[in-house]
Amino acid sequence: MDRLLSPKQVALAIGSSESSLKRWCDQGLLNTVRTAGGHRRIPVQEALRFVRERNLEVAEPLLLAMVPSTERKARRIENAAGQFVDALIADNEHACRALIMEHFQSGVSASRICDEIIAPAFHTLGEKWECHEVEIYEERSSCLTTLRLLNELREKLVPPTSSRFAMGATLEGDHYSIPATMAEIVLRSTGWNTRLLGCSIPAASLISAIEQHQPAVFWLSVSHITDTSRVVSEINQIFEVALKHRTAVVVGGRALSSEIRSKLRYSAFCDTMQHLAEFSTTLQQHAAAANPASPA
Ligand code: B12
Repeated sequence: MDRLLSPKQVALAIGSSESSLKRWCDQGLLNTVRTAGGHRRIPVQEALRFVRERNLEVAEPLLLAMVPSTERKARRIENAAGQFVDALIADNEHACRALIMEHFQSGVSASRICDEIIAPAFHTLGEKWECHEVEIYEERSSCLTTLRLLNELREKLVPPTSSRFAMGATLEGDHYSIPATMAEIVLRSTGWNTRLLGCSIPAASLISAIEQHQPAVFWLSVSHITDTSRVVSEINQIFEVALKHRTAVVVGGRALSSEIRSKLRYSAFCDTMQHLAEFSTTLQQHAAAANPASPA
């Protein structure tokens, strides 16, 4: 069960009055649930959404399960990837969390956090590993820390109310879980009900998953390819089945060179998580226009 807050608690957290809070709830600016006794309650993720979208200064961050903010100056996104990689190598999980969460709280989208903080930090980590400046254990432990933080970020998103379902994975032999997890979070942040199946899954099993669950979107993150013709054939088989179930196949990942892409069938290719967010928003808008009665 998500943590629920009273209008008074949220008012205290953002330095506002309880009556303003109740008015905003009644105007639908904040989604509420009612207790058995009929009192308004605000899910903590909903309060966080409200704060992020309005870029509000929060007086009592702990009340909203937020990390306390540093000065806005110290929070510049251009510096964040460098700060993040330093904190990862220093095994300072607390600093890593503060960086990610502060940007998120201040309204930076999950997709920008992925593209502009985490991905470049890992590109730097890869360069440092190549130059023997970081050990393999440091890289592996950085991956684990980042996956924990991505899961925390997922928990901070307003739970999806949409019935539209997206599923994704990586193909057998591809162990890159960070981009696959990012894609899930980005789709979730744009309102999709999502399920990340996992990494290194045989194509036949992914095909069964599509047949059984018939998601509207199936994403594949492709970061490592050992046998190009096998991967091309597997993706094309997945697309063939997806087509029958009206599932859009969205592919992305560092291993998908333009030469490989030219041999593939897919519904959309995205270079970045921000492209994925834009594609996903467009799909949601089409669905809402086609079926105005159902929740987008
Ligand atoms: C961490 C890491 C690993 C870890 C991953 C662990 C994990 N749990 O994920 C492990 C240990 C598995 C690993 C193994 C290997 N690795 Co490695 N790895 C990396 C490293 C440091 C970071 C990768 C990463 O997660 N990046 C962060 C992601 C988010 O960034 P990204 O891939 O650019 O993704 C962005 C876009 O592509 C896009 N995107 C990605 N996926 C998707 C999906 C969708 C749907 C969409 C829309 C968008 C999208 O959005 C992302 C965000 O902007 C890279 C360095 C680098 N430059 O990336 C090396 C790197 C990729 N690895 C490398 C190598 C050589 C290997 C191994 C072959 C080593 C070996 N000899 O065994 C193996 C192969 C593993 C396998 N079979 O899968 C080389 C590849 C060199 C090359 N020329 O291709 C690199 C570049 C390191 C280097 N500098 O040499 N690795």
